[in-house]
Formats: sequence, C-alpha cells, structure tokens
Amino acid sequence: MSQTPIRRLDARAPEFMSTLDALLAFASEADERIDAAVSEILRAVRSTGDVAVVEYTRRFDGLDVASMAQLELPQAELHSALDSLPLVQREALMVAAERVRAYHERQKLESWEFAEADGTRLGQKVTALDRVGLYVPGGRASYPSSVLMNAIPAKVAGVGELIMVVPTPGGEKNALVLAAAAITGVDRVFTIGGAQAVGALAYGTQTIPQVDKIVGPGNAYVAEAKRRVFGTVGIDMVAGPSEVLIISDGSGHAEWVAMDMFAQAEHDELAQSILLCTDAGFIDAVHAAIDRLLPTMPRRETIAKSLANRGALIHVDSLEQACTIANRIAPEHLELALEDAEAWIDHIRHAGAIFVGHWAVEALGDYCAGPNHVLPTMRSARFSSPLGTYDFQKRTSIINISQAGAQHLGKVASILAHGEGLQAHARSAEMRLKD
Ligand code: HSO
Ligand code: ZN
Repeated sequence: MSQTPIRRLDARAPEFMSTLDALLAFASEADERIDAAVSEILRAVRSTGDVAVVEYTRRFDGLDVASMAQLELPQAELHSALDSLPLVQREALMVAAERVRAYHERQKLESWEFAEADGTRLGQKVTALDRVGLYVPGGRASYPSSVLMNAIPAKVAGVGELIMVVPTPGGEKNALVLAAAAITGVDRVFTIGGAQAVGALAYGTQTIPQVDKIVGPGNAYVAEAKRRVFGTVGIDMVAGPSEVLIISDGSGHAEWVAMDMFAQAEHDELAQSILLCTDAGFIDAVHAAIDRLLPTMPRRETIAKSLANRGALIHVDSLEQACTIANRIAPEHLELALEDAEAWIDHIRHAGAIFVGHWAVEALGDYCAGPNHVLPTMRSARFSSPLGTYDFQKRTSIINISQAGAQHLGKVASILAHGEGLQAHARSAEMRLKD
C-alpha cells in the first residue's frame, strides 16, 4: 500500500474540473504587515538613499559598515571566487553559461525598416536597456544558475551596465553566486538585499545608480517592493512557486517520474508537481516509487509537504484529455514523458517550457540545456513567455515620411483630425500639403 500523502484523482470524475481549479489556485495573500514594512523601507530609501540602505543592512543582515561603498564587492573578489572553485564546478558553470549564451543569441530582436513606393520609410529600431538591476536572493534560494539565466540574456541584449544585489546575512557569501557573476560579466555587485535593495536600484542612491529594469526572484518583501516600484522602473515578473506537469502514457520508468516530481517539490513546500497518466498501473508504480525514494532524499520534509499540499497523481482517459487539462493548467514546466512525444507538441498551447521525451528532463533545462529557466508561473503561460534576450531590449518606431508621402497621408490625417475636433492636428498635417 502506498503511504506518501498525495492526491489521487480521476479526470473522469464529474467534479474533476472544480477539484483541479482548487488545486491550481494559489492565493498570494496580500499581507498587510509586509505591505506596511515595504512601503516604509521604500520611503526611507527614497528620501535618504545610502543612509537608509546601510541602516537596514545593519538591522536585517547584521553587516555593520560605515558607508555604502563598503557594501560593494570589488571585481577582483568575484574573479577570485571563480578561481577558487573546484575545477569541475568552474567547468560546469562555463559549459552551462556558454550554452545559455548561444541559445539567447538567437532570441535577439533586430531592427527593421521597409520603404513605400513614394519614398516613405517605416521601421522599428531595437535598443538594449541602459542599466539593469539583478536581484539574487540570499540563503537557501540563492541559485548560481539563476544568475546565469538572468545575466546572460541581459549581456547578449547589450545592456550597458548590469548591477547585481545579493544579501549576505552575517557576511556569508555564496562563492558559486559570485563566480557566476564573474563569468557573466556583471558590472557591479552590492551585498544588500530585501526591499531596501529594490528601492536603491529603483530610485538610485548616492552610490548605487538608478536602473531601468529590475529582474530576479526574491521573497515576499522583494516581490512586494518590485510591484511597488513598477512604473518607475520595469520589472520582469512577479513569480509564484515553481510547477511541473508530467504527461505520461505509462512508457518509461516510474522512478524517473517520481524523481522529476521530487525535483520540483524540493524547491518549496508550495511548489507543485502533477502527473497526468493514461495508465492506472503506472500511476501505482509511480506512487510506490515515491514511497521508496522519499526516505533517501535530504530534502524529504519539503518534498513531502509540497506533494501533500499541492501535488497530484491523476488518471486520464486519453492523451487528448491530458493535453486539454495541460492547456488549462498552463504549467511553468511540462514534460511529455511519452513514447511518441514529438507528435504531441502541437497539442500543447500553453506552457512555459515543453520537455519532449523521456530524456528531456526539467533538471537539464534548469541548469544547462540553454533555454531560460525563468518561466511564467501561476497559469501565466497563457499570456506570457520565458525570460529572454527580448526582455532587455526595447523598440522605437521610426517614421520617415517623404514629401510625396506627406501629401496623401496629410489628407487622411486632416479628415480624421477634424473628426476628432482637433484643429491643430488637422492644420499641422494640412500645412505640409502642396496645394
Ligand atoms: N526550477 C527552478 C529553477 C532552478 N532549479 C534553479 C534549480 N535551480 C525554476 O524554474
Ligand atoms: Zn529547479
């Protein structure tokens, strides 16, 4: 008998769709205490800059420094972190970085222009953002792979200056994070975090220059701060807990599926791992594999909580039904653990990333396949895309009208301007008409 608590559902049950919706619902509850604290911190950073940031860093991270300058890490320290890594780690980081760079090269938006017969030329000019802030969390969720995934597309886009902030409570630095910053060419690093770091990047301080966009994950305070400074600066997204959906036809190994679910679940108790499978016997085998493997996992407590909270093993009628459900879930990660996986890609419309076939496992995508691991969560794959080079580029329209073009466009504009009651618009178009 299977022991590990995880929902067992049947997609044919009449109440299935409402059960599914309840399972997907994730209330990122507005917490008034967080709201109030963040608003106070942002106000202080905005009015006193470095003084406030230094003070909050003393209070929250226990770093006692006299000035902001002491919270900046020199480039030499990043490079010595890289040099002091064990060779295998350094090489793995380099391989990952190079693959991520090559993939993101292909995402670059290019400027374009076209000419009309009368000599009018219209176009779109693409430019990189001038300055970007990269938030890297401290502690357990401090992932060097996320430094690669955020910094590389920014650099490929041609961002002028990339400023990283990373809290180091008690002065504890993560050598792999610093090494990843060195590899990707992050320009400046400050050991600050929390809402105060987001405020510093968004408003600028005496020491930290104001950025144009802030990217990177963070805790509830960081997320709330990003939400509040949005508009003053751009932000990437406010991400929810990580999710994986696996579609299986019963081919392959039950252990592989179980471990893929664990890989998601070990991130966070609120992370979501769901299996949709056409084969009831295979679902039993996966559940048995979960039972067997769970005790061997160092993070078994987190995994068990995540599976019990938000996990599910779901029996479906057919792969068509599985795809319909997958499109409703719009998962961050989708694994097609199928005999003929390629044939099913076209059935999927909404997913952050699709992993095709038994060999394409999310863990490879998280680190080194090449595509970005910052993906839309909480069903937002219905309307948004992976983080990419394009997120560090913007577009400007180019309107280059010839004298001949101004003649016929002037008449059209004049008629529409009169229709809107805007005389100055009409006349500025008409003044350019020849007779
Ligand atoms: N699965 C996470 C990314 C990650 N996994 C980083 C390991 N390190 C969100 O897609
Ligand atoms: Zn992961």
